[in-house]
Amino acid sequence: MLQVTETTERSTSTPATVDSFKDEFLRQLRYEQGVELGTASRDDLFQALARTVRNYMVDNWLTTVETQKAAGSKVVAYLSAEYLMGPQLDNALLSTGLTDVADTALSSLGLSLDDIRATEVEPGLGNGGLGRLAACFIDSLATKNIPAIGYGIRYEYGIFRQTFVDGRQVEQPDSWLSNGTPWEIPHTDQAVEVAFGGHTEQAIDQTGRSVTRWVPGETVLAVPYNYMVPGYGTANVNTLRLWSAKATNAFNLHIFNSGDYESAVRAQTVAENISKVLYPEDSTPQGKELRLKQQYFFVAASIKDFLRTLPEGFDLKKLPERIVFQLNDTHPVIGVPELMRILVDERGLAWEDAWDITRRSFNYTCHTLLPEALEVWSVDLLGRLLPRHLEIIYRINEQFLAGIRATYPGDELRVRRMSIIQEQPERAVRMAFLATVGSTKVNGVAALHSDLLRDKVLDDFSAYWPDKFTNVTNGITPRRFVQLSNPSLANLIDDTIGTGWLNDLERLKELEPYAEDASFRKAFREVKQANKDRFVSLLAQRDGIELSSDALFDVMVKRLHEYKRQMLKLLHVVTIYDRVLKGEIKAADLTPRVVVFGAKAAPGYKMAKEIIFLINSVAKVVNNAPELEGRLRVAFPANYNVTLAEKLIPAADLSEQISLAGKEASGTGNMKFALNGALTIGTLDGANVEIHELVGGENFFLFGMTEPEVQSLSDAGYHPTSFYEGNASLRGAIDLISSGIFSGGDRTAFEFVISDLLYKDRFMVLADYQTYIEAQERVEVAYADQESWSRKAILNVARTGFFTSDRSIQDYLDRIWHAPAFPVTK
Ligand code: T68
Repeated sequence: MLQVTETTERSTSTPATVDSFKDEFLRQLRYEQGVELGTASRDDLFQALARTVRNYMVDNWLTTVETQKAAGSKVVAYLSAEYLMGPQLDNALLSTGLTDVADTALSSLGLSLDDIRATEVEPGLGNGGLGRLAACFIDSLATKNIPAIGYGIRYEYGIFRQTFVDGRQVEQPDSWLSNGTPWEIPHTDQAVEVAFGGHTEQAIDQTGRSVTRWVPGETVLAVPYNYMVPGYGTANVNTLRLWSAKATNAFNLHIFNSGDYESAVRAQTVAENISKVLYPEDSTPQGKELRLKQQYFFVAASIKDFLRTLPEGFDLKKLPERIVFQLNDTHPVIGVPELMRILVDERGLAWEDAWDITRRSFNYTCHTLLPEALEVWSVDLLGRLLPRHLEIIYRINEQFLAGIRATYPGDELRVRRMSIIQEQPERAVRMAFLATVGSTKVNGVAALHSDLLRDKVLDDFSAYWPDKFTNVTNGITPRRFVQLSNPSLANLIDDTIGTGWLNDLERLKELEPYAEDASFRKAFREVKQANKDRFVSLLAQRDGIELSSDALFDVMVKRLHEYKRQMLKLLHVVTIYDRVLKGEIKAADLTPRVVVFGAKAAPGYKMAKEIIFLINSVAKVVNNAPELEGRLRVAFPANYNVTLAEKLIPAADLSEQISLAGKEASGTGNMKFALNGALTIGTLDGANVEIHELVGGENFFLFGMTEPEVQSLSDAGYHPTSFYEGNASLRGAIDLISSGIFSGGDRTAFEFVISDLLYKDRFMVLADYQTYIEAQERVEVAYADQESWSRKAILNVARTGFFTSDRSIQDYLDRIWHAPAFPVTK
């Protein structure tokens, strides 16, 4: 029986009772949705419920905004082109403490909270790790009472919806706003203008000084949409402000005055296209004009938005004491020349003063090591779209390179290497260099990544500015990824160590002794089993995929990318099948295993799409192979997203984190799995290094080359064919794929993938194959001893409290932001 408290678990400004909640819900249904309870659709019910819960957050939110403004304390402005928020209802219920109240109120009306929550469409305003990190960070900022605002773009279409047609990925638009979203509050009255194009000219200002003026060619309106970001266990509610593009009034006037109505209206659409769609490339920026427009659009609007909150006569030299802009990758780095433009051209500051203010206001987080993921914008395009910014970038570069020349006289090679402007293959601005030069601190997202950033990718810069470089290891919010996604585990933890760990996650350490307690291990296994059952029924209903929950759940979910090496996982699957077919192993001896893949490929990334097709093709055959006697199943549910992750991660036994060492900046899925009691099979890459260190080698299946080993193999000349020729098991798997068995006899179907593996294999899948297979054999042995496996799984949970995003935020505060907490008291 559900225990219902009449008031909420913690103070909200309007104490909610079951009756008042019910009244508000019914009022929403009738007066906002305009329907009777009896005729309400599921969406009506969801909208009414969401707005009911939202309204319980508003008072705290307004108080937060007002008190922070009055205090004038330092604000963290997180600038991110992506926020992969996931569904909002449960998080809002958790932070308001209204879950039980809502449940009871709805039940009394004959409704089910579970049914209603299942209708929520998640805002997929991000590609993957980077966008999800931003969402976790704003959650932790609010929880830690830091005055903070998230700035981004309100894409009308988020990350595409993935479907499979004959095993191939087909993208559908994600029209997440088609029913509207109850979580946003638009403020058309607070719109700001953002300009593009035109030219620059010299002018004389009132004081007789020569100044440069930007005369833009066009302007668009940026309309803010506010989202509440409630903290957990606090009255603090921060703001996420996403900008939507609208044609300006001047523009509309122009339409009415122009004879050519039709093309004028078309031009209006062009303006509004800016916030239309999220670019689905997560690692290969295409240099598209609209993408640069998006970047400038949201950054210019955000900076303007913040500056207008400053009191009249504010001394801009004090700006770094009032705000810190965190650049989530290079996407917002155009903010550096934008702030310079405002300070110098509009506010009349001297260049040197403006530069000092700007550099002290920005910090930059890098999320990659892949050279192709580093953004560059052609000078042509930048000059056309933002002529004044290009001039400013040139001047920043000139002054920067003068410093380099002074420190390293005669070293012109170094100057060319470090220049913000690259000359080849085309003249272009290297945005990571601009970000580094324009920031106080540059951080990587895991210890290894930060080291490689400092010693390899940006080595010249760290030699010049050793103190600029630091590390902040990523984290994830335990509110969403433990409490909400795995309530049974959360309850077990509550019952064992008491409450309070959700915003003090290192307390999970108190679970360690219970790894030795047989009854705790049993309870822990029951939680895992229940989560598997839950996932199995979800998948049957969502995708029509039938699975047995009585198996080892082996899960690899992340964007499809060659460096992440989904191919290595697939080769393991094919190897098992090949060995069974050849009679080398008996299916009956295998631990029943369900391999789950989830991955979207960038629509223009051919190799990634071919790999998806191959996985689906292998799955089809393996799942129907009588030889395997139900010992091996491969499930690839389409459209992996946050909603699915929340159900899948708690069900996993084995977490696949198998990127080539030195390529995955951090990973955050790896943290979510460990905290939910999955064991990792992984390389020493990204944050795996720290997970391995924390949980201990005996509780982690480590394999593969280290980063220095990868480097030496590469230096010595890597020849994948020799691995193929020298390894019978690998040859067997690859030959089986080439045999046509997975393609109805067509031996050429997977040539694109296989010939790349054999002759290029940039990410050294073949080189790590053998140790991976051996590690998987260790998994089999370990899983056979369920008591010992449970012990390891419990220790994974107990020892990974470090990966809470609350700790990441504390590291940002200590090492970079230096912004004090400002608890809002009611
Ligand atoms: C990821 N990056 C890293 N990029 O790959 C991952 N890129 O290791 C890390 O854990 C995570 O960031 C958080 O730090 C991305 O997710 C993108 O999504 C992206 C999007 C647009 C352009 C470039």
